[in-house]
Amino acid sequence: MTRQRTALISVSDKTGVVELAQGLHAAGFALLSTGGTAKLLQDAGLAVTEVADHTGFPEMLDGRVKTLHPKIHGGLLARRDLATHREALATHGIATIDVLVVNLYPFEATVAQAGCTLEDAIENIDIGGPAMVRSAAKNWQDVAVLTDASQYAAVLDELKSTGDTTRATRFALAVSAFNRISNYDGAISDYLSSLQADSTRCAFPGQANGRFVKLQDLRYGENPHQSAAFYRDLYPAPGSLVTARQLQGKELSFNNIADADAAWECVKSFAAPACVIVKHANPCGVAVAEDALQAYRKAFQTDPTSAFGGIIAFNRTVDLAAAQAVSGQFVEVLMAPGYSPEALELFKAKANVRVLEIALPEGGLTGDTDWQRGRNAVDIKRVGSGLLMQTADNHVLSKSDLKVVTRLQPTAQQLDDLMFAWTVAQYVKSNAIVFCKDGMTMGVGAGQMSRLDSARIASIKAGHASLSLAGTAVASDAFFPFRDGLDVVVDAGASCIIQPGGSMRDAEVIAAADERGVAMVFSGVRHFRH
Ligand code: 93A
Repeated sequence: MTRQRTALISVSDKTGVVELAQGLHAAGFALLSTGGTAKLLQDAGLAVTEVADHTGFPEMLDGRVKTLHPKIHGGLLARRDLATHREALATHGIATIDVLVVNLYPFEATVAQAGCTLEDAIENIDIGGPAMVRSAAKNWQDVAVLTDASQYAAVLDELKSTGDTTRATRFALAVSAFNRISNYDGAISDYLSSLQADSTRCAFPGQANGRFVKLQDLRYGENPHQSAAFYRDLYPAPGSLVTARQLQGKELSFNNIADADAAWECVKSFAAPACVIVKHANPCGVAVAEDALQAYRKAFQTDPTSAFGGIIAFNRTVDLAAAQAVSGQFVEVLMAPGYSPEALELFKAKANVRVLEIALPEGGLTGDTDWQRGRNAVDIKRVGSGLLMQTADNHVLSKSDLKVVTRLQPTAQQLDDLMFAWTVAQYVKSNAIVFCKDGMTMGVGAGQMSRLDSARIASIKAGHASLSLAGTAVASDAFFPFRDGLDVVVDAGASCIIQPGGSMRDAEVIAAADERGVAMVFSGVRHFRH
C-alpha cells in the first residue's frame, strides 16, 4: 500500500488556495491546515484536519502559537532516508508532511500603511510560518514548499503529470522559500532600524539583509565634502570590477571606481586585443589591434589631451612594451587581466599608479559571450527618496541583426567599423556620436543635450587630434529625429552610419543618406546611457 501523503496549508493571502487544495486532494494528499485556512477549505467542501486536532494542542496566545509543535516540525524535518529518523517518527507517532503551503502575515503591507503603530507591526511578525518554511526548505529533498500563489499552477501540473514533484522543482522552491524569508526578515530589520537613530540605519534600505557587502569606506565621494563607501554584491558576477585585485598604487577613489567600471565593461566587450581610455565615465579612446601595445597607441591617438590622467583598461596581459607606452602618460588607474613581471617592475617606479588585475576566463575572450557582457542583472540608480531599477543594457548586436536601409551597401570593412563603433557607443553617455575607422575611435561626442552638438564635438575633437574623419563609420546611440544630424556627420566625413532607426522621419533620413551617397544600417536597438 502506498503511504498516505500529507499537505499542510497555512496562508494569510488566501488567493488561489481553494483550487490548490482541490488539486492536492485530487492528487491523493490528505489536507492539514490552520484555523482560518482550514475554515475556508471546509467551506469549499474539502476534508481538512485542523492542525490543533492533529497535534492535540489548541492554537493559543491569540494565534502566536499554532504550528510550533514537534508533530509539525518533526513531520517536515525528518529525513526519509535515515532509519533513525523514521524510528523517531514512529516512536512519537509523528506523520511526515510532504507539501507545505505557507504565505506569511503581511508585515510589509502592514508597515506600509499610514499610521501603522509599532504594536501593529510587531503583531504582524510571523514566527510559526517562517519556521515551517525553513524546516520544509531545509528538507527540500523530500518536501515541496510553496510560498507564493504564483507557484501553485506549475506544481499542480507536475503532480498531475508525474504524480510527484521533481527534485529540481523542490530545490527551486526551497531557494525561493529562503529568498522570501530573507526578504521578510530584511523588511522587519529595515522597519525596526528605521525607528532607531540614523547612525544604525543601513546605507542601502531594502538591502539590510546582506545582499550587498561593504568592501571599504572611501576617503570621500564624487567631491571631497561627500562621504562614501564601496559595496559589492554578495554574489558578484565573474570578471566584474569588484573581483579586481589591486597590485599597487594609491587607494581607489569614488570617481576612480566609477570610471574603472566604465572602462572595464567596455573593454570586456571586445574579443580582439583592445584598449579603452576613460575620462569622466566616457571613453575618450577605444581601439582593437593585434596586441595590447598597438591597441593602446591607437586608443591614445583619438584624444591625447583627454587621455591625460585617464583610466586605461586592457583585455589582454600588459607586457613590457605596452607598459612602457602607457608610462609615457599620466595614468590614474590601469586595469588588465594580467601583467608580465617586467611590466610590473616598471610600474613599481610609479608608486602612485593604481594597478588592478581582474581575472578573465581561461582561453581568453572568445566573442560576444554572456560572460563578456556579464554585468549584474540589475542596474540601480538612486532618485530622490526612491530607486530606479532596470535590467542591465547588455544587449549584444550581431551583424545578422543589421538592416541595410540605403541603396548603398556597406563594404565588409565598413561593416566591421560600424560594429566596432556601435559597441563603443553603447558605453558613451547620451547623446553619443562615435566616429571610427580601422578598429579605432576617431572622434567621440558624449553627453550632450543635443545630438547635433555631440556630432559637432566629435568632429572638433578629431580636428584637435589631427585625425581626418574622411571615410569613417559613425554610430549614433539613438535615432536621428531629423536629417540635420546625418548631414553634420556626413559633412564631417562619415561614409557609413549605424543607428537604431525607428524615427517618425526615418524615410526622410534614409532619403538624405541616399542623396549624400552614404550607406546606412539600422540596429533596431537603442543604447541610451545616462
Ligand atoms: O503567530 S504565528 O507566528 N505562530 C504560528 O505558530 C503560526 N503558524 C502559522 N503565525 C503562524 N502561522 C501563520 O498563520 C502562517 O504563516 C499564515 O500566514 C497564517 C495562517 O493562519 P490562518 O490559517 O489561521 O489564517
